[in-house]
Amino acid sequence: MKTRFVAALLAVGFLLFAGMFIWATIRPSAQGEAAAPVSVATATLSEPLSDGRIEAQVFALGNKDVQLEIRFTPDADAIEAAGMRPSVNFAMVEMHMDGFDPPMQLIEVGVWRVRFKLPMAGRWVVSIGIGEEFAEVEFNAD
Ligand SMILES: [Cu+2]
Repeated sequence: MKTRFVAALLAVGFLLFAGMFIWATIRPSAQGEAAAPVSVATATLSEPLSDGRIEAQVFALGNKDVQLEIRFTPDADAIEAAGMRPSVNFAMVEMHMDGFDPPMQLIEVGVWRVRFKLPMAGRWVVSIGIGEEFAEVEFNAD
């Protein structure tokens, strides 16, 4: 009786052990989703403004998540432009919805990042302003 119980316990233990290995190989990879550095931008922007060049990359990460990387390189003679901070506004292209000004994170001098969950999927336009000037780029978010 006792040996049979032990044998049953061992069998259950073995099944759990084997099951863990099988689960490890077939489970949906949670790591893949969290892999942050996305290499291919959904949309890019590069425009000369009067005080320097504004560049941006939009990454539509799925599930309405968006990451925006902004770089502003002031012209060498535009000393006052070096301290400038861009403004960012997201709006839908074909809808009369209010725009969104999500918070921006300074990554290094002249480089900012925005991570934002859009309220809905669709065609969006992001406007990036420096002083009185703006540059825009459209992208699809799903
Ligand atoms: Cu909308």
